[in-house]
Amino acid sequence: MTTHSANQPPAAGPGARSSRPAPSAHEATLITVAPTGAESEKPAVPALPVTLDELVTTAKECQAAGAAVIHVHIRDDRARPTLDLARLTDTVVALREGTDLIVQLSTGGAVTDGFDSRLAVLDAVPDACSLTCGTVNFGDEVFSNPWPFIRDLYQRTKELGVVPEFELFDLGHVATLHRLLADLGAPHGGHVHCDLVMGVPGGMPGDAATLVQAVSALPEGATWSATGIGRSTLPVMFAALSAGGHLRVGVEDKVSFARGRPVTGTAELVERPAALAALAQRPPMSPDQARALLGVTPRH
Ligand code: KMH
Ligand code: ZN
Repeated sequence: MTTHSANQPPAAGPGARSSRPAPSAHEATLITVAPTGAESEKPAVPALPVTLDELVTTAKECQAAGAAVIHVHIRDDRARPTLDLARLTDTVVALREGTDLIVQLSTGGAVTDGFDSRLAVLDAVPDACSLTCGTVNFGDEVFSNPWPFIRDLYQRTKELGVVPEFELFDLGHVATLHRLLADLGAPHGGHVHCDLVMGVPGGMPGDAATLVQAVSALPEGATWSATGIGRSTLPVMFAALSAGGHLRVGVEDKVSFARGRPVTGTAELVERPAALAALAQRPPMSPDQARALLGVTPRH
């Protein structure tokens, strides 16, 4: 599988000439990697990065494979999900030192996390954060995001200069996104970028028809990524690429590479969309191109 250097978008597929100009951000594909999540356990999924060293190593490999953004959940010393602020702050620093990736902290955490600790995640001042636009059944659990919490979280992103990515698990979440923007205005950075999280048991299904419907309801000018959980990963990936969207992949969303074949490392989950994006002549964008697209302040 072809890899490419961090700041250089890869060539546009087999036979591409090195003199071809780099694609502009809207011709290229933003790949976000979500390597950890809060749901899987290390013994069941050995590829899961649970220490800071493992996370930084994974992040470097994923950047080399074509990722531009990393969506981050962290674990404690016993590999359990945590929102410990000191750890989150150290994680942001280490990922910035070790990679060029845009560091997007999860404010979703685990379904057991309280609103105050989810809000406090922003005090680690990442480049970006996830911001889920509504409550959703989450398997046997509930991922709770009531309107006052969404509002407070969004307000705090604006105060701290953190770029939110609006996570949409269901069509009702799109309506809430419209309400949020109407009430509180544009996000920090000025650009609205969404992530359709599809195929969660309790959320919208991960298929092409639902993706097209959700995309048609997004605010004017918004860009979007999509991720299909579990078995919906590949249908959602192909549908998103064909509809002009961007992609999110990672062990948070899928623990097997193919039927009966567990993931051996997160980078292989990035290599596949990077290759498909190159075939679609929308190669992976660099982290700097992603910063320009999303309105994230350049590092240098
Ligand atoms: N772990 C899920 C309950 C996010 O990161 O913002 C929520 C989640 C969404 O993963
Ligand atoms: Zn997450």
